[in-house]
Amino acid sequence: MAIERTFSMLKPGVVQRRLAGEIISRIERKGLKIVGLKMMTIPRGLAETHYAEHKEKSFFGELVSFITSGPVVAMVIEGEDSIARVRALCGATKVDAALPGTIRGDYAMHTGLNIIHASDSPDSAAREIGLFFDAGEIQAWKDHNDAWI
Ligand code: 3AN
Repeated sequence: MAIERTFSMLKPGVVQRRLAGEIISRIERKGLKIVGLKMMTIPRGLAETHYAEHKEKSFFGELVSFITSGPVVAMVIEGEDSIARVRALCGATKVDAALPGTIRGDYAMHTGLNIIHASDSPDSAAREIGLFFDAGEIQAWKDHNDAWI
């Protein structure tokens, strides 16, 4: 399996609910590597570009308003098969389908406020990492725990 990088983001509300550390811990404890991390408030233009695939959907306006409504924690996460594995940690998009034990299953009550974003394919990961991070903001660090993870 290939080492991949993926983009993930804790949505507005997570910082306010003091859940950022808890959720980031789940990603770390899995054995994935955080190689980029920052808190930011997303400008409207970036939000519209990020969610461009949804621009015809009825919930697009609400989605952009929500994602720009407070700070997010943006991450680049590296690891074997990390795109699928971070999606698995997140759980299903629709909160009623998100199983207990997943991030959305454990922390989200509404699909529109579903706590976390994670890239769904290699193309989206590359596009989203490029939208949110400059190359100099990503740290390639050596993991001496490799043999144990
Ligand atoms: P995911 O984030 O799991 O890849 P997408 O790309 O289908 O899911 O949707 C992007 C975001 O749009 C979701 N994270 C969620 O916040 C919001 N969303 C998706 N479907 C709905 C819906 N039916 N009603 C309200 N918001 C939705």
